[in-house]
Amino acid sequence: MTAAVFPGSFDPFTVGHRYIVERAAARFDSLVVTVVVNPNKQGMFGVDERIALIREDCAHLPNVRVERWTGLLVDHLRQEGIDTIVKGLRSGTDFDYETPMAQMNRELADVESMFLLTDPRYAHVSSSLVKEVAKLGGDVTPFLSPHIHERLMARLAGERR
Ligand code: COD
Repeated sequence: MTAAVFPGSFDPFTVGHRYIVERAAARFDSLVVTVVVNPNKQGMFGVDERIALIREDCAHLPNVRVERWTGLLVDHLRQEGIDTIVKGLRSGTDFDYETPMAQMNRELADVESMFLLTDPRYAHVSSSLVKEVAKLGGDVTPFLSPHIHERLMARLAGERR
């Protein structure tokens, strides 16, 4: 049985993230999408909310489950009994950012990282850019599932009140 973990902040989960989940779910028997909690960083969405939004977005994928983790990622993999991390790559910048983490994770726990290239349609999509564009009034409907877009709009409307 093959299994992998796709970790991230997912604040919020975008169509680029979902594309990687769908690709990985087609290649592994089971995929854990893990929302990694950074205790020093307050996200726009709470962790429970991010998990609920991802679960709804991935409901069509029966071999995908969504979890949370605080701490060293390889400890999560050990706990799950999984030795493979999946990451998405948009550009050489992503590759440069991911390379030392992949090497560190392999040295720490013999965990292998596998990289899936994004589709060119999603190469410019990031959670941070989507939030910035939305805050400034731009249309971000192409980058989020409708239920996530709705939640983002509601959050921004609440912030403006
Ligand atoms: N298309 C394809 N892939 C995408 C897209 C897109 N449009 N957008 C993002 N991705 C990929 C990213 O490249 C990444 O692989 C993944 O989706 C998640 O992206 P983000 O931005 O939500 O999450 P990150 O990159 O902030 O997450 C970083 C981690 C939390 C995974 C990392 O910091 C970590 O492992 N932390 C745990 C602590 C730890 O173990 N640290 C030591 C590491 S060696």
